Amino acid sequence: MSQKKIAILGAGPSGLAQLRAFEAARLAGVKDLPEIVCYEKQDDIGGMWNYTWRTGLDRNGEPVHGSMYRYLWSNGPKECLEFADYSFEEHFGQAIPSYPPREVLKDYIMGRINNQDIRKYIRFESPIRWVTFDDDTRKFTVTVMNHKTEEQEAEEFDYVVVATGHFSTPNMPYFEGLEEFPNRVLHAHDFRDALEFEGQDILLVGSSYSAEDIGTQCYKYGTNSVTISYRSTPLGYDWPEGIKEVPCITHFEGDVAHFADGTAQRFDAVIMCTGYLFHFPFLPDELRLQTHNCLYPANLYKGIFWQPNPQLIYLGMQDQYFTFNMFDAQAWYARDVILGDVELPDLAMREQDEQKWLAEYEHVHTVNSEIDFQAKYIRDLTNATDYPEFAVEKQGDIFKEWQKDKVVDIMGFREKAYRSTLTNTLAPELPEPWLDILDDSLEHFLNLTFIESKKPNK
Ligand code: FAD
Ligand code: NA7
Repeated sequence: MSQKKIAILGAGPSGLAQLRAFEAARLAGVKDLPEIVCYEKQDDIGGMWNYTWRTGLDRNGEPVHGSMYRYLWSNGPKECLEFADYSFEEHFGQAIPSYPPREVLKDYIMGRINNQDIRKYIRFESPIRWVTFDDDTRKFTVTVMNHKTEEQEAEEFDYVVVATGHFSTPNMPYFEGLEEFPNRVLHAHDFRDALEFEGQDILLVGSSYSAEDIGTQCYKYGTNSVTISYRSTPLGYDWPEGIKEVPCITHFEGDVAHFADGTAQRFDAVIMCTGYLFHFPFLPDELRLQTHNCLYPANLYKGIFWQPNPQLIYLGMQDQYFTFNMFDAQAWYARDVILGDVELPDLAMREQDEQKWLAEYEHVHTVNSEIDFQAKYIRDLTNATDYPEFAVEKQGDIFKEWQKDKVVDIMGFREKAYRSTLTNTLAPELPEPWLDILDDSLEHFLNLTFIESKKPNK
């Protein structure tokens, strides 16, 4: 039998998890591994974590992927996203606080990958242009634009793994009068530096993670006031003076926004924290996942395999409590199906399984039940593979604590510390209040943490 060939689209955490899963099999002595090509639009690995100052188009004229901003800190405890085969402690040589800033998390993600010499599989600056599937040969043709040679390339594959992420293409709403608003209007995707809004009165539209995080960050870096406009439910935290929540915008008049409760206020900037679209411009309708940000997108068996054609694999398409460890669980499962170690049932059985999960998801209405649902989903995947144990249910309990901590103190929850389910080590506390740590660089964070841990009374 000829060697199978796999295309991985995207070298963010999900694509890297797939590469790592095969690397782990190679290190375990598995023979006859498939040939792998990973295509990445950017010039480096890391996906979202590969911070860019750019907005709009990149240097090759491709849409900028990055939505991350300077001064971003993990918004969930690191103990809930730890790779089961590579702990934070192993990477940093000692325990670090539970909520690291972006550069620190990126360093951790890269640490596992660089060690494994995975870059040789990746073709950088090669955005996918189009993917087709031939029903007769049962092979995909993947066409990419190689910006290094400025030539298009096409290759055939037995499997395609879509790992291009879904927090990059802005969902941008319109409100009457917005075209006359004289100041800055942007989407969270293009937000980079909170200092740009120092001293300003800003309006954030949306009431989910982006609004919460950009709002608290702008407060931290000196914005005059933050107003968060919700559509359905307010975030509801006990905000400090300077942050408030208002209902839906009805319209704009000049630089004044009007809200559904009859109030109005002038603003220096509007930031749409209104989420992202699932956008796969390189996939024809019959292969394209069409969904919204949710915990169980329809049409995927095990949340991974495209029902009509399971040679097409999607990673990381769920809304995310769990991130890196969930991508690993999916990638290990996909690997074992590709290697023939896990057998896929027929379409009727696959659909039955999906319906069971979707029916259960219909009854998930609270944050705690969402966490339990995603933990159960991950457990279902890891039960079938040799991915190392990481006590996903216990990590779910940590997420529930995180929720409570945020309610108690939305500006200080990042000072809490949790115990790793891998190493059993309790994280050290953040040595200073999060609001006071303005330098979020890797160097500063590690200095702060390590110096503190060496003080005599520790
Ligand atoms: P991505 O990281 O988005 O990677 C997708 C990759 O595919 C990118 O490298 C991209 O360049 C590439 N790609 C896209 N289109 C193409 C194409 N056409 N051709 C070739 N390559 C392509 N998670 C956490 O765990 N903790 C956090 O604190 C956290 N904060 C976040 C903050 C923000 C602002 C955002 C947007 C997300 C945050 N996340 C966080 C979630 C984050 O999405 C995941 O951590 C993770 O990056 C998802 O990995 P991924 O590989 O699925 O997607
Ligand atoms: P989410 O979690 O998908 O949330 C989008 C928010 O935007 C949500 O509150 C929506 O309100 C709101 N929304 C969407 N459309 C509108 C319109 N038209 N008007 C008003 N409000 C709207 O996206 P986030 O960017 O917050 O988070 C995504 C990821 O990025 C996450 O993993 C973070 O870590 C970073 P709704 O509640 O549906 O009424």
